[in-house]
Amino acid sequence: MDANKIHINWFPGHMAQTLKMIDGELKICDAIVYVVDARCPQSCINPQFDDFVGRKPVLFVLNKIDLASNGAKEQFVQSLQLKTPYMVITRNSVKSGGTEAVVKALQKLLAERIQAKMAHGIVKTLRVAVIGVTNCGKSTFINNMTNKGKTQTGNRPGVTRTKQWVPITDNLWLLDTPGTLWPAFTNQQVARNLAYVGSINDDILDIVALSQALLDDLNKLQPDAVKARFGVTTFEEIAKKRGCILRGGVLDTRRAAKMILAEFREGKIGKFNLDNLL
Ligand SMILES: Nc1nc2c(ncn2[C@@H]2O[C@H](COP(=O)(O)OP(=O)(O)OP(=O)(O)O)[C@@H](O)[C@H]2O)c(=O)[nH]1
Ligand SMILES: [Mg+2]
Repeated sequence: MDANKIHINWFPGHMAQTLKMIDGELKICDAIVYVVDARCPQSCINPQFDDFVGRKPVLFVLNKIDLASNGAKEQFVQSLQLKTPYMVITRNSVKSGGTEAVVKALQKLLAERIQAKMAHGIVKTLRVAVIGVTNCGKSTFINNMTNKGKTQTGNRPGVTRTKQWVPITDNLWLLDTPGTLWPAFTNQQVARNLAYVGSINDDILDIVALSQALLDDLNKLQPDAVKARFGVTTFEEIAKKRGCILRGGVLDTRRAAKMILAEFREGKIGKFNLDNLL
């Protein structure tokens, strides 16, 4: 499979509007929670957010850490070149508990700001914007912090469509924002990584070509993983082995592609760091 045959771009109009909205809301925010998918955190860095990151302290959350390979955080930290204050934590937002660690990290990140306010007798509610690419788990992260399903979540990109302030405690409010990508991917491997993890709408993709490219990439990263899962390694072999066959013996390539992508996204093929493909 020649991965260059797939060209990916997805920047619907509502994403441009979201960028404008975040820009406005940041004026009243104390910090940013920048959620990235721990399976490809570097690929989740949105050039359109560079200006936002420079304006406020940032807490990077490597979410979906349960699906990521070891060392994801260390590798991501090494890739960061920020001059403004930031911290990096990992998170599994579908597992309960651990919310205190997030609050503590924010308090540490904003310690100077909080102290300065308190010195003036102001006990201020911290307002924090939660931003990130589509489907990285922003809304799930926020729900997990409240223990109540306050925001809508879903296993497809583009679930959140409007901003929503969610009170976590009396002193902390989080802003849920719709996921945002950028107008053009200069590196198509970044685009493929985002597509593999489900951050790009499958409906605009050639999912057969995408799943074939995924298998090639997984075989590059961990030569034994695909074989261990399916017993075979190529797309055709997997499709046959799993009975994805139409009448007349023709391969049901769409069904096979959907199955391979779903099993990868659920972590059934293994834990990978897709950024190693960049
Ligand atoms: N395994 C795992 N799944 C997660 C985690 N966080 C979120 N998810 C799942 O990822 C999917 C997307 O979650 P959302 O919270 O809707 O993602 P979002 O970033 O708000 O997406 P948009 O609103 O579309 O930008 C859902 O199926 C969640 O259950 C996590 O830490 N681990
Ligand atoms: Mg959402």
